[in-house]
Amino acid sequence: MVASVSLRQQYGRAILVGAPVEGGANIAGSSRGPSALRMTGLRGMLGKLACRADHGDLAPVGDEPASNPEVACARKPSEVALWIPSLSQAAYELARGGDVPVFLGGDHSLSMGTVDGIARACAENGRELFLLWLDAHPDFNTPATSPSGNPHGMSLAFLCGEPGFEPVLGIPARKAVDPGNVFILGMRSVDADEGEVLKRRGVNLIDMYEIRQRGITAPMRRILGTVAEHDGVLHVSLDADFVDPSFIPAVNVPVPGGVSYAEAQLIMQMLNESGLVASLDVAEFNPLLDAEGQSARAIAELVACLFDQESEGRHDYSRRKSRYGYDAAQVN
Ligand SMILES: [Mn+2]
Repeated sequence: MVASVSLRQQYGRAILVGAPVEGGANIAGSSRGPSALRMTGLRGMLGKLACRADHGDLAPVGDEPASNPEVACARKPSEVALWIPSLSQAAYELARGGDVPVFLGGDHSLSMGTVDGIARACAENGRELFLLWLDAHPDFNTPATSPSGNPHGMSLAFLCGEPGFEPVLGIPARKAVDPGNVFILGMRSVDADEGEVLKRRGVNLIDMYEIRQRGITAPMRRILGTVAEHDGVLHVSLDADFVDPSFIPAVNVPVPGGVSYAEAQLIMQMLNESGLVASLDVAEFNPLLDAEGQSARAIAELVACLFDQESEGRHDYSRRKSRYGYDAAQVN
């Protein structure tokens, strides 16, 4: 079952799943992401207790939908469509078994499948799904609004049931999550039409301006409090471009002005302590841009923070003051 497992219960339940998707981006390399992240020793970093297994890499399934010559905007859409059922089924089965799948991407179109699967498991168990989208971009374009036509910039719109996907993907968008249950954190690059739709749908937006004004602990406390109040299940979709490119440069679409690495670590620690995270995507890392392996290590260490058994003990002092009572100024 999908459960908001406690921190202690999460150990031994994380399962690595490779999602070598790159058809959603206009640059090659993301499909090497899972193997490059494994080469950092990620499984060992999570610890034998935290990581129960490596599921290996998934593969796309099914027949390519017929291409529609009238819809020229989306690049390689059919490849993305073939990944969705494969990722969705894996996410559904692992979540139903009570495991915490960690999807190693892959470009961000992978979330169209993973979140769909988690949503199906939640619906079966009568649990409410919440989505934390850590990203420089809201990924809320549709085939009609996207200036680039790249599906990795459309995944959240797809998951919120926006129209216009069927002619491009061969399948309509199925509403996996209520837009009001979606929190986009770290946003700093929005296309004009995309921004308009976002506002109308009631997605919760915490952009870099707000983070610079208020720090990250206040919005994180609010998000985690909301999920806990609803006894909800939290899926975290981590786009590596969420973190400032000075720390993680090897991403498909870097945008300056993101959170520091210390802030990103704090977010992962707060998520860890909340015990609310049921599944994780790691998207947009591009090993072909990572000659020194710096970005791979930085990403792997962030994932390790989420499952770090020491985390709770390390922050005992802060926890005595209040559950998430960190001073944001300390991490800048
Ligand atoms: Mn993204």
